[in-house]
Amino acid sequence: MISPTIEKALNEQTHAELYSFYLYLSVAAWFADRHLDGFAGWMEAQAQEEMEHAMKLFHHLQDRGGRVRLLALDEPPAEWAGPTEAVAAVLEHERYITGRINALADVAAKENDHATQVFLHWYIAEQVEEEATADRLYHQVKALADSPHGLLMLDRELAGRKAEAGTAD
Ligand code: OFO
Repeated sequence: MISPTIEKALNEQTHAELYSFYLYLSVAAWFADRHLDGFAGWMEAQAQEEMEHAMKLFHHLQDRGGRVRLLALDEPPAEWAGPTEAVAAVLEHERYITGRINALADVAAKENDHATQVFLHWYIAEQVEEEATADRLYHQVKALADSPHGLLMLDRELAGRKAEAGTAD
């Protein structure tokens, strides 16, 4: 059985992951509006991953006999000054999510919830990757801030990565 404290914390993290889905989707739409389809597809693929993160939490809560509460989602931002700022928004958000996951792991330890502690190991490792991926893209985009041609090349490269991921499924 799950404690009320862990139940609440897991519901809040599900909400945070669903907001991540919303944010990536909003950034994807922003890039699509500018016909940077490689970036848009990359952000959309990330959004799908966020939905998977939320669903893992949803199922963990249910498997432990907890009650799922779907909290209201805020509208994410929809405008950015440029590609660098749009990618910076997701990088900043990933850092925030890492902080949340670490705090959640602390709560699970304090509550002696061993099952949730083990469950969260996956998220702790995943956040290393999420931050590194967003950080890499941020630095690439920033370096191309004054090069429309370079940005188009990167867009094409991102489209290729998405296609590779698609064929691997
Ligand atoms: Fe769910 O990892 Fe990104 O936010």
